[in-house]
Amino acid sequence: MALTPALALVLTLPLLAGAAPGPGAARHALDADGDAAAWRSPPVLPVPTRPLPWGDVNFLATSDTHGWLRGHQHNTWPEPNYSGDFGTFASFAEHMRAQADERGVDLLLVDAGDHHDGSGLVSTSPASAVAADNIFAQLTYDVLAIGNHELYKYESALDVYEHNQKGRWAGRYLTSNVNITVEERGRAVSVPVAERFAKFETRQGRRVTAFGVLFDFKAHDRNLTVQAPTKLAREAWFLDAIAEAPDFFLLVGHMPGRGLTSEWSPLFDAIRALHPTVPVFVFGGHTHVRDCVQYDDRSIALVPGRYLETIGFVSSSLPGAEDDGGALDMNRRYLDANDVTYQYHTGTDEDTFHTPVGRNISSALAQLAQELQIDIPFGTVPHDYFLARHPYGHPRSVLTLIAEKILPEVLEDQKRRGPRIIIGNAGTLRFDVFKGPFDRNDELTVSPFTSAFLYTRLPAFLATEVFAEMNRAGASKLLPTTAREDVEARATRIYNDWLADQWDEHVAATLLGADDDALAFGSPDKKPHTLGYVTRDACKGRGDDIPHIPVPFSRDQVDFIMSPPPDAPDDEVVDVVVMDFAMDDFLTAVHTVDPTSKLTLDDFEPYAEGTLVNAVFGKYASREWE
Ligand SMILES: *[C@@H]1O[C@H](CO)[C@@H](O)[C@H](O)[C@H]1NC(C)=O
Ligand SMILES: *[C@@H]1O[C@H](CO)[C@@H](O)[C@H](O)[C@H]1NC(C)=O
Ligand SMILES: *[C@@H]1O[C@H](CO)[C@@H](O)[C@H](O)[C@H]1NC(C)=O
Ligand SMILES: CC(=O)N[C@H]1CO[C@H](CO)[C@@H](O)[C@@H]1O
Ligand SMILES: [Zn+2]
Ligand SMILES: [Zn+2]
Repeated sequence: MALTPALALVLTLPLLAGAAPGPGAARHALDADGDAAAWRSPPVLPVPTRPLPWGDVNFLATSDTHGWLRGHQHNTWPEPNYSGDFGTFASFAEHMRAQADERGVDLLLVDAGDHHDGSGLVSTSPASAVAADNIFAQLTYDVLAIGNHELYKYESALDVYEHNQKGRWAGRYLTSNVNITVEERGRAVSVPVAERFAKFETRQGRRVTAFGVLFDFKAHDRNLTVQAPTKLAREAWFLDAIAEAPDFFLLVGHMPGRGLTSEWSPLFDAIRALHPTVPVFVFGGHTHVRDCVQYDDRSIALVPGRYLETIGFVSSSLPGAEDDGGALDMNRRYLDANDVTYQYHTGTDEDTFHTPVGRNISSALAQLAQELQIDIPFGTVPHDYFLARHPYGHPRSVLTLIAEKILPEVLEDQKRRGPRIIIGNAGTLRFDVFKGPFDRNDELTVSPFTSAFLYTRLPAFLATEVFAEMNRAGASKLLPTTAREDVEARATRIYNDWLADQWDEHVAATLLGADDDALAFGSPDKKPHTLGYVTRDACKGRGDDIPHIPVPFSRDQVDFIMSPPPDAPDDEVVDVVVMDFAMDDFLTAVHTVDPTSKLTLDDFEPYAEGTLVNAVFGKYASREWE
């Protein structure tokens, strides 16, 4: 199944391998390892060239940080672009607030949830996630909303509830449609996790009405309830809260700004029915993409990406005393989260940039990482492995790596030493594995999941056919949305399609001989030279603060992976080891391939008990990448 490296490179990366002429080819020359040298050139970060378009009201937006508070720490592009940690973001936010004061305009900070599940800081243990939240809370936000990743465990939501009770966010953590069941005076009562809405005045005296909303999420833990936004929009308390006209509405919520899965319209429509011209600012999340759309010429909805890679900036004029009801000047920018960006936009340098709060946050993060021991390298990765830049089967694909090398090597069951086939979900892998030191943080980043392994006995040929059928059927597409994996798979598909489209457009333009860089960026001297996001959203002008070359993406991916078949006759009965996350799909496929099969979950026994998918990379690294 594996292609030879040379052949696969030619097949998948014709431009990078120098097969096509044009400006891109030289930049992407391959080094001796077969890695593209440009992806790991010394991390000299590009400097922005366009000052921010400040308005009467301005916003900085984060979402889906998933614990990446220490920023991105590897040298393979595009990682260095996102190397700012949450402490440097805090310094940036403080300088921006000071600038806003000097200009006599407003600057508000908003966050749309999903703090949990991701990096080592939040995925080591529930206690580590709480510790990371405590550091996050050192930066004062104006409005925050809850994400679905705060609702998979009752305890995470309870933590938000309890901190809100103690006044952590001063009434600005908003959960308009999310309730928690708690004991009050010996009785179980359902109450909002935090506040349902907030009405406040900005520093410039503008009146704001704000809500915090989550999409109609069903896969949450027990004793939590999420009300569909369509129902929220008809609640008496909601209609009451929007009755009076503020200077602007602020809707922060964990859902995309547009597309099939966006659920903003019932809320937006309810507001517009009463207030046709009051500005509405919407900040979304969950899909991990950069996106922007204007519902009308007095509203704007922005989604600021993921993993502390992007800081979203939105600005707008506001109606004056004599309002003609005309269009407002609304703008957005996607900032790469790093110190070069932060210093450029605040007119600071290394000596004047870092603030006491920022430094304090950075050192608290470093200390927490040290306490959690997530920084101790297991070994050194010899070269980059990518989740989606190469097709499955390519030797530099993370999926190929785990299927063909890691699982066969580290999945050991002392009592079962015969031939076996191992089958698992590709969806348990979430990130690239970069050349260089590999530690527990990297391990949890590539797979934070606690899926175990089970085995049964089947003829080898049947297992191979079942595997093929699983990929034909695709991962759990038909399961109801109460399944956690399905919620995640949908969001991942949206993100992957976004990346794939960026790459396809780049390839198509280069094959046509067009200098797409110049096309996209107006002038050849603004040509991008680093990998990153190339955003095409539905708002006017160019959104990306730094022009980038898109990250290569291969659409040739799979939902399930399998170890190389054993050296045994086809009809020999072998151990078939299945990740428990893949079990439903495996059983469905068995019955499709062999309708007479009576196989059920009861026919499976634990395999390599105690080994979870979130610990196989470290084991392999200690042995093979020492
Ligand atoms: C969850 O709800 C059930 C009843 O629905 C109740 O018995 C239980 O005590 C609740 N647990 C918590 C932690 O509130
Ligand atoms: C949420 O809590 C409020 C206040 O206790 C209650 O009135 C409302 O019915 C609850 N909503 C849901 C969907 O349980
Ligand atoms: C510094 O951090 C500590 C704990 O991490 C916190 O208690 C303290 O308030 C912080 N000080 C400042 C100036 O932010
Ligand atoms: C300015 C900045 O953030 N530079 C960083 C770029 O990335 C490298 C490696 O990731 C860091 O070492 C630099 O500090
Ligand atoms: Zn997320
Ligand atoms: Zn989410």
